[in-house]
Amino acid sequence: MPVPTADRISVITGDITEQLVDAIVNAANPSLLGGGGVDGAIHRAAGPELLEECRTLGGCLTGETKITKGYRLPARFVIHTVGPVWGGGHDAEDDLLATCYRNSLALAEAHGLRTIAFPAISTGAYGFPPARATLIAVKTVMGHLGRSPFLEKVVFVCHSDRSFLMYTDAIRELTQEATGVLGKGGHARQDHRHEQESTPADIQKQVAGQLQMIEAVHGIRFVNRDALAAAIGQGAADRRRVSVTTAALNSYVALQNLHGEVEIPKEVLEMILKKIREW
Ligand code: AR6
Repeated sequence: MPVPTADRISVITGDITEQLVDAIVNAANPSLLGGGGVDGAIHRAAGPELLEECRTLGGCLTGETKITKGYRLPARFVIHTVGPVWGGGHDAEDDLLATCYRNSLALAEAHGLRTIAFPAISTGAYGFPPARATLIAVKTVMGHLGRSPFLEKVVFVCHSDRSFLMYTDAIRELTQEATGVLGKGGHARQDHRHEQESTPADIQKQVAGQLQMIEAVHGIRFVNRDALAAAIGQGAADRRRVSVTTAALNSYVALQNLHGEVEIPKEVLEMILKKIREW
């Protein structure tokens, strides 16, 4: 019996070290003794006790995971995993990356944890192509959540608006595939690659889809949804601007920690649209 997934996945733009979850995942290296990127940020925020504990772990192989306490982080635990270094795609990089996500989720569940936040593993220093990595991350997490009821929330923490759009696009496409709206392989991805002139009706459809996505990932309902859709459709006149506007709106919802019935103040929307017009 499949378990519902949509309201158990969030995508936000932000810093993983600030996430108040049971565990954050670290994109580490096999030594587990720290590094740059997410790894460096996590060690800095957690404090020197994290390195002390990491020294006792005996390192970590690619695809595997080790757990430590979170020390000064808001998160109680850190799950350290080592993503594959991108070498062109012929060294099982895809499978190894999926294994990082699967093992992290399994380890979290084994410790009775309910909420977990992931960075985009391997997409920085390790050079994994971000779009490809995003699809693997989302597919693996959605697959796991669909089979297991234990985790309440999985948060994908994106370090840029571009990354945020990749995640929300991937979730939308995979959700549509799963519910049979698109055939396997999805036309939406193709449309995205060969972007064409969009009619006002296309734009309105895109706005509606992205508002729906924000509602789904945060478990909210926009009270002024129609007015919101109309304002974005008129104010952001092409697909790219719609995406950037809705990404900003999503960040606003995430940062304000909004729940339930949500009314976006007119001034907030106007401010976002003004920025987009100047962009
Ligand atoms: N919060 C969320 N995401 C972040 C943050 C942050 N604070 N900082 C960076 N990112 P990387 P990798 C994004 O290089 O590719 C380390 O030195 C970043 O934009 O941290 O798995 C380790 O010790 C990128 O998209 O991890 C290893 O040697 C993503 O996180 C090596 O890097 C991952 O970038 C691991 O490389």
